[in-house]
Amino acid sequence: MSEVDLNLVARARDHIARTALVDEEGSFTFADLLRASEEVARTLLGDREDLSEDRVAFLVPPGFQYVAVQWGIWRAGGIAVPMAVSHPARELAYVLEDADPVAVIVHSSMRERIPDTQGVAVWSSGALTRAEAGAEVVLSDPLPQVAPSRRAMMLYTSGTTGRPKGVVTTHANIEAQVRSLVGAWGWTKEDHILLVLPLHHVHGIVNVLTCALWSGARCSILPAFVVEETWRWIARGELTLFMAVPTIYARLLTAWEQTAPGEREGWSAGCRRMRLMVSGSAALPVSMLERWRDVSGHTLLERYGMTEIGMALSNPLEGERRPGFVGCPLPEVQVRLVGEDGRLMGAGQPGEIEVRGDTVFAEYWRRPEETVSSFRDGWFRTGDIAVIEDGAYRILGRSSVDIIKTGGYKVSALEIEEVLRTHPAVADCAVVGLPDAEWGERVGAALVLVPGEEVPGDDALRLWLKERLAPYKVPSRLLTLAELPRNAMGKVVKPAVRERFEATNPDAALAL
Ligand code: MLC
Ligand code: AMP
Repeated sequence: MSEVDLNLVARARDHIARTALVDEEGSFTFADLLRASEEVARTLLGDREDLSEDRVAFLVPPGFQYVAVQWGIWRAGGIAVPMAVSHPARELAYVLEDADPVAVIVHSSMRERIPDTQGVAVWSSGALTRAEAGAEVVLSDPLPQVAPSRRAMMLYTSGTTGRPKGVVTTHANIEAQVRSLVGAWGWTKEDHILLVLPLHHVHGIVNVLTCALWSGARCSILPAFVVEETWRWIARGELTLFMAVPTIYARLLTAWEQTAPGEREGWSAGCRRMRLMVSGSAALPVSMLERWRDVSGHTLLERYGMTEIGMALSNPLEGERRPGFVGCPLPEVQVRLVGEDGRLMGAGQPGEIEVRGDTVFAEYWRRPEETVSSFRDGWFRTGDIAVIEDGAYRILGRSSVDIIKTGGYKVSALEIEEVLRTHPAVADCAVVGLPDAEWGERVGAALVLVPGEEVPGDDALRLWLKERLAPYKVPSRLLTLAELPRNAMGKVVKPAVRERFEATNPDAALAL
C-alpha cells in the first residue's frame, strides 16, 4: 500500500525548506514538522497499520510540539482530541471519560494533570516530537491512507444541555473550512500570522494555524496571549495577518492608550504594515472597531462562525466592511434565516441562522439524538438570531439565554449552575451573562443560600470553583437573593435575574 497523504501533508511537501512555525523553542521548517509528525504517527501505531479513527487526546501548549502531535495523530488515522491547557483536572477527566481515547499525549510540564488510566497509553510530547535538525524525511513503512471522509478532530464545546459535547469534524470538513477562508481572505505563502489564541477551538486551530500551514505561510506562536508580548511582535513589522477575539483587541487598546507616545507610534506602524486584521468569536462593538481604526489604520474584518460549522459569514477582504455587521456567506457555505414557525425569512425579518455545506460537522460524539435534533432538513441550526439589512447579516442575539459568550469562549449557564448547587452553602442559583465592555459578557451567579449560611469568602469560593471549572466559566459577579424570580410555571426568569444584577451597584455585587 503506497502512502496517499492528506492534502494538508501533501502541500507541506511543496514548502519543505520554508519556516512553518516559530515558538519559544525556535524556528521549525515544514520538513521538521513532517519528520516529527511521522515520528508521532509511528509511535502511536506501534504494530497497528491504522488507528482507524481511535481517539488520541493531547494536552500540549500551543507551539511546535502541539502541531507535530496533531499531525501525527492524523497521519496515523486517529481522531485528534485537543484538551485545554487552562482546564482543571475535573474538566480534563470529563473529556477523557467522554472521548474514550486509546492514548493521551501530554507535555512534560503537565504530566501530573493526567491520571494514569488503565488501558490508555500516556506519552510525553517532547519524547515523541524531537525532530533531529537537518535529518532526511525518511519514509520507511507507509503510513495509513486516510480518506477525507474519515473523522479527524473532536472539539469540546458547551451546548444548552449542560456539560460540553464533542463536535466531530472530518478531514473533508476541515479542508472545506480552510479552503473557504484561504480563498476569501487571500492567504498566500508569503503571509506571516501571530497565533495568540488557545488551541482547543476552531478560531485558533482552523482560522489561524491550519490556514497558515495549508498556505505554506508562517505561524509564530505564543503559548498564551500576553498583551505586551503581542504588541512587541506587532511592532517588529514582520506580520501580515492578525486574528483575535474582541476581548483581546480591548486589552491591546487599553495597553496602547496607557503607553508612552513614542512606543505607541511603533505599535501603530506595525499594525499598518499588516494586510489584514480580523475579529470574531463574539460581537465586536462598533465603538471598539472605531477605536481600533484610529490606533491601527485597519477597519477590522468581522466574521461569524461556530465550532460546528467553521466560519459562515464574513465581511469582505476588498470593499466595504460594515461596522456592526458580519457580512455575507463565505465561499462553499450556504446560509439561510428561518423563523420560529420554520418559514424562511426575507430581508429585514429576523430569523435563526441555519447553515449547510461541506464545512458543517459530522456529529456530536456519541450523541445521536442531539445530532439529529440540531439539524432541520439537512441544515444546521446555530441558535443565533440575525437579520439581513442591505445585503449583509447583522447578529441580533441567541435563541437560548443559557449560552454565554465571555472572552470569546462559549459557556453553558446550566453547567455552572450544576456545579454551584453542589456547594454546601448554596440552596439554589441562577447563572446569567452580564454585558461587559471588556469580556463581551461576564458570568454572573445569583445565589440563594442554605438558611444560616453566609456567602463563602471570595477567595475560598473562587478556589473551590476553579478546581471544578475552566477559569472562564468561574462567575466573576455574585449576588445573593432571598429567592430567585420565577414565572407561574416555577421556571427561573433569567432576564429578571439579569435585571437584579443591573439594579445592584457592580461594586456591591461581589466581584470575584
Ligand atoms: C479568564 N478570566 C476571566 C475570563 N477568562 N474572567 C472573566 N471572564 C472570562 N472569560 C479570569 C482568569 O481566571 C483570571 O483570574 C483573570 O481573569 C485574568 O486572566 P487572564 O490570564 O488575564 O485572562 P486570560 O486567561 O488571558 O483570558 C483572556 C483571553 C482569553 C481573551 C486571552 O479569554 C482567550 O484566549 N479567549 C479566546 C477564546 C477563543 O479562542 N474562542 C474561540 C472559540 S471558537 P485569576 O483569578 O486567575 O487572576 C468560536 C467560533 C468562532 O467562537 O466564531 O471563532
Ligand atoms: P463556539 O461554540 O465557541 O464556536 O461559539 C460560536 C458562537 O460564537 C456563535 O454561535 C455566536 O453566538 C458567537 N459568535 C461568533 N462570531 C460572532 C460574531 N462575529 N458576532 C457575534 N457572535 C459571534
